[in-house]
Amino acid sequence: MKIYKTKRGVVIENDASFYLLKNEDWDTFINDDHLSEKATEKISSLESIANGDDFITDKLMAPIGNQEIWASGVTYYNSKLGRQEESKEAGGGDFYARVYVADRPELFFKSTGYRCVGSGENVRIRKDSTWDVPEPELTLCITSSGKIVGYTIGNDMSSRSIEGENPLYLPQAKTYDGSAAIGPCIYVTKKPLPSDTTITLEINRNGKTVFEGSIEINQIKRDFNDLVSYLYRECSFPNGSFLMTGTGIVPGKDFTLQENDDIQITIPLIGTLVNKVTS
Ligand code: DO4
Ligand code: MG
Repeated sequence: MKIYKTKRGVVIENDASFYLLKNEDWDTFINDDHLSEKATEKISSLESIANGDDFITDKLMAPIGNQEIWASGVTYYNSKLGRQEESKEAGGGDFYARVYVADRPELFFKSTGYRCVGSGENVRIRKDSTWDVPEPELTLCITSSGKIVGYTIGNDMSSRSIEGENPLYLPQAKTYDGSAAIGPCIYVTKKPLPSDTTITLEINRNGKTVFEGSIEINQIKRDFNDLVSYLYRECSFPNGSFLMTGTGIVPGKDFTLQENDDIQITIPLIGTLVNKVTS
């Protein structure tokens, strides 16, 4: 089952039929430990809407209200290697190697709803950055009580030139207007995602593919519930939260995003998050 936030209200997709819930408050709706059961019950008395796909395409919003977005770092081996390389001269390499094997994960604040965009909207690269990449990340939808009730696709846009200059610049490399994208929907399931679930990244420039990569989520070094338990240790989330789980796809040194690039991140079962790059 998929839950979309649209300009007309919450839309639920179930078995290829779409249902519009007109008077639901987004924050209250998704912050529910029994989200799957509630959504099933809500649509049981509703007629499906005609041309649901077109409705969604036209009216889609980022599936976020007053939730904070946090992110996990160095959860995949490729990310550890990439960060060590970029921060070698600044002396930061050792910290990335240590956090990769430490009990405590790297968790950082990424975005509020108003700095985040949805599928079909533009992400940004910073004007004071010279090396920029998207980070395609499976993103957990978590309730106030710390329960994972769904999954979405996240793009943790990152300035590698700023992050590489000094790891203490991480907040500036990671958090700025248009630095986060999530969507297109929240995939709600009571079961964990299959471990061979693949995250695919494709970047197109002037109609040509300039980067392609994929990774299975079983390559992650951390357990999702363990990441959540560290996040919730000393932070409360009255509206629930989103947690990006880290990137396993790291383009090489020769690749940087350019204005007008098209980024597509696909995770089967959830969908495709599509964004254009602006500065
Ligand atoms: O430590 C820097 C950021 C790591 C990150 O965002 C990732 O691994 O996805
Ligand atoms: Mg990341």
